[in-house]
Amino acid sequence: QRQHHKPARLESFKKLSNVDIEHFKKIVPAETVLATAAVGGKADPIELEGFNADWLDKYRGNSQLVLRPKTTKEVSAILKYCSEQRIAVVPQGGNTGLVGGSVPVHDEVVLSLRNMNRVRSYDEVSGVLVCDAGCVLEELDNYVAERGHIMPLDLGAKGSCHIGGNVATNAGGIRFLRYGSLHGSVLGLEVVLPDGTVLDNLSTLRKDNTGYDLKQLFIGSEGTLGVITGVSVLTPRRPSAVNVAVLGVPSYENVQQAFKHARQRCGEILSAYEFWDSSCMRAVLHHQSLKSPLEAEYPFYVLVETSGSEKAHDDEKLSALLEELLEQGIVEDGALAQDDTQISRMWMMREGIPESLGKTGATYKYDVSIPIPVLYDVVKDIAKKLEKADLYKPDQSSGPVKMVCGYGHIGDSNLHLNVVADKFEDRVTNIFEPYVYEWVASHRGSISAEHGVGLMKRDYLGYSKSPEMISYMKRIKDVFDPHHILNPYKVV
Ligand code: FAD
Ligand code: 2HG
Ligand code: ZN
Repeated sequence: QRQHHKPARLESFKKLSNVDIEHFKKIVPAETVLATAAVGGKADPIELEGFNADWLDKYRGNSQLVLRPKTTKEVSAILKYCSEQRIAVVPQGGNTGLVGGSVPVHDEVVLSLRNMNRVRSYDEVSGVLVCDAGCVLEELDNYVAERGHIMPLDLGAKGSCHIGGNVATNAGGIRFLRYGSLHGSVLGLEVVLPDGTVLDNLSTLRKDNTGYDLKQLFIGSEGTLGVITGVSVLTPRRPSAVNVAVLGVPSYENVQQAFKHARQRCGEILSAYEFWDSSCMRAVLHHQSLKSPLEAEYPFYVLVETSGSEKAHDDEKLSALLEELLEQGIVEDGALAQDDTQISRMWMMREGIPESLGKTGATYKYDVSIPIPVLYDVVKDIAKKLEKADLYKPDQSSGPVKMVCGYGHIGDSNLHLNVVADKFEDRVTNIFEPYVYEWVASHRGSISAEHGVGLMKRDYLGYSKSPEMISYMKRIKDVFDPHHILNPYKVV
């Protein structure tokens, strides 16, 4: 089922033995060391399965050792030893990454942050949260909600992903339109470098112009420069009035028109503008126990969310928007959520798409930034190309390719092109790669809007970064990780 184009194992990395396992048991609590018999431990290889396979079941490593430290000091001791011994390490958070970055390629040690999950401090006046990197995003959102605040990011994987993983991937998600990137909301980081040095940059300051802002390098570094152990993040006030509407839209052109109107009418309270096509909708209605809030089927659907502090004011504005869109024929139908249950059902419809596609088959994912006017063209082009190659027949869900669909954070120019196939295989992959990347580059887009590079896009980085930029990225890697032990084979 899986794709097997792995770079060869670098022989410069040490192969683990029981001597290493015994050493690790001295520097971290023995119960946090999960080692199989292959390296002198006792763990059943099945216990390591979940650490070796990714969420998509597309990438799989063969690690025989998982370490789950509880403190920054332990992380430091582990990395120091691994550097000295040239042992390769993969930092792992909630393992929800979609580009093969979070699992080993070969026998790298998995360094899981899941035991580092404490809130360190919370300032109710500034809203600054300082916590361990292994805290689960949803748990943090609940924690700050009790204090009247909201995490500045949210994504479908919130129940499993860690804040450290979010920072390491610079995750975007559905609150990006309102609260912007983690490059803005992360105020400080505690990072352990491969040689064991602890970089304590866990600032809670909003303003700090004392030279180079080193933490920015780790945001989006995908575990290749250091292991994030602590995060300081600014949490905004939780909006007291939230409204959601789902719209049925006859064309992609009208999805754009509706966005223009939404910004014009509801600019200051608009907090999300998401879209998906009819194929996504069919998959989600089939696989989740949800009913469409709209009577008929439409080529496109839009979810509009407003967040403000005056319910009556926001209700009025969103209703006026909906009326205008219907009157002008920009949308053909629209449903306004009447209560919190309906709001969360509408969101489940959008957020349930990746899982529903995963249940349909092997899902190829291309997460791209392209200018909004041409954003959906790539979905149509890919469908045509697959049809021409006799791999896909629209309206038939059998065949090597079952579905070609598009959805995403259109308010951020971010498309998720997904292709669902029977299995991952070269004749299908060869249709998209490098075609999709060439397509994106020709529009000066990005081949990774929010999921990162990982293993999947490592060889395609040149489509979004110049040779000079890649060369400086490599030089930065050399500075922080001179022996390249951290997340090898990934990113650069
Ligand atoms: P992992 O998957 O464990 O790791 C991801 C990368 O970060 C790896 O390279 C890993 O080595 C590194 N890493 C993890 N923790 C650390 C650490 N503490 N220190 C250093 N490096 C570390 N992504 C979006 O951007 N927007 C979305 O809307 C979105 N929705 C998703 C919905 C679903 C259903 C799924 C399955 C995934 C989604 N993702 C989305 C992708 C994924 O959830 C994010 O990339 C997330 O930020 C990964 O967090 P994680 O803790 O699972 O990290
Ligand atoms: C989303 O927006 C996630 O739902 C996942 O980023 C996208 O699976 C995908 O392609
Ligand atoms: Zn997304």
